[in-house]
Amino acid sequence: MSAFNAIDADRDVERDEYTPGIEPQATWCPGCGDFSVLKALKGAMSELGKDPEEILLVTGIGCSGKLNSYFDSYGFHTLHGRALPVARAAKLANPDLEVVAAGGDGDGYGIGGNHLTHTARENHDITYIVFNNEIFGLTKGQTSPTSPKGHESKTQPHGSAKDPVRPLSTSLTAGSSYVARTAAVNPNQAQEILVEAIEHDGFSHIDFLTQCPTWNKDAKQYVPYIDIQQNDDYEFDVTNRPEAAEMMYETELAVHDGEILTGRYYRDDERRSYTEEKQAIGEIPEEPLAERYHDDDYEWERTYDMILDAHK
Ligand SMILES: Cc1ncc(C[n+]2csc(CCOP(=O)(O)OP(=O)(O)O)c2C)c(N)n1
Ligand code: SF4
Ligand SMILES: [Mg+2]
Repeated sequence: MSAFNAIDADRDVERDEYTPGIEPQATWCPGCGDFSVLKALKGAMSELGKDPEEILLVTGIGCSGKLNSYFDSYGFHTLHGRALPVARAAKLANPDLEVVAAGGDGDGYGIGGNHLTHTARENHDITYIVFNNEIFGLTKGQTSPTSPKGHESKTQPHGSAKDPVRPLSTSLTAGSSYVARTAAVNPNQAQEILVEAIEHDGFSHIDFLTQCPTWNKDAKQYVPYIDIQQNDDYEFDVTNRPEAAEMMYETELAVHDGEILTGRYYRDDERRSYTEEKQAIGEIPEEPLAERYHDDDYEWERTYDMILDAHK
């Protein structure tokens, strides 16, 4: 028996298997969009037949960060904005793990924004879900990077003087190889997009619109969403970068007029992931690096004693 033998075991997985035996009741407020992310993630993993032992869910800090308390798999609740670097390291150490990172708009587009840029640039093979509720939820409704200009909160009582970030355009420019936007009120689309994103080999970024009825009552999250793949007004090729960029720009402008567009925006299936690039130049082995820690006979090129000696 090795610590890795659960990976790739082929069997049907019921969605209830991701519900933890302890603390099964989520403490999100009634009507919170975060419930939909949990539901879509359970549905997607079950559809893909992923065993809980095959999955690592890494979260940031916020209401969104509670996700891995309610999803039974390997989990790592990290620091504010730091889900991506932890997820990247885990994927490099064990490429067979299905690694999903998740966090809020404050977490991923504010304090952790730099990590988003570089994870996209390097095309790490992980799925990143950003719960976008346009505020800091857990800390009671302060203005976040996605709050609209003029949005009033305790930290901006006269209204925000800043334009919001453009998450889709930023992600594409940085280098993400799969970019989509879905919404808590659109559970079927959310699950379909999550399945695609998890299956995609490379960095998949999903901007997931999640309403916060407690602290963001005037948000536009309740208006009907338009699925750009289902609507003839929006024809473009998701594999064509300039066309995707134009569609994203239109989407990020439309949101100010209360028009919420969702769907798949971009995918590049040709580009190699960071792990594949590193394997191609011989910097990391084909087998999971992490297996070496379980191999008593493995001869390390550098040992802790050698490092200590070098610093004497
Ligand atoms: C370094 C650091 N700064 C600030 C905080 C306080 N803090 C906790 S959650 C949070 C905001 C969370 O907002 P968001 O990421 O949008 O998640 P949400 O709660 O809306 O899901 C902040 C500022 C912290 N935990 N760590
Ligand atoms: S404060 Fe907002 S984001 Fe947090 S659990 Fe409640 S509704 Fe959800
Ligand atoms: Mg938020």
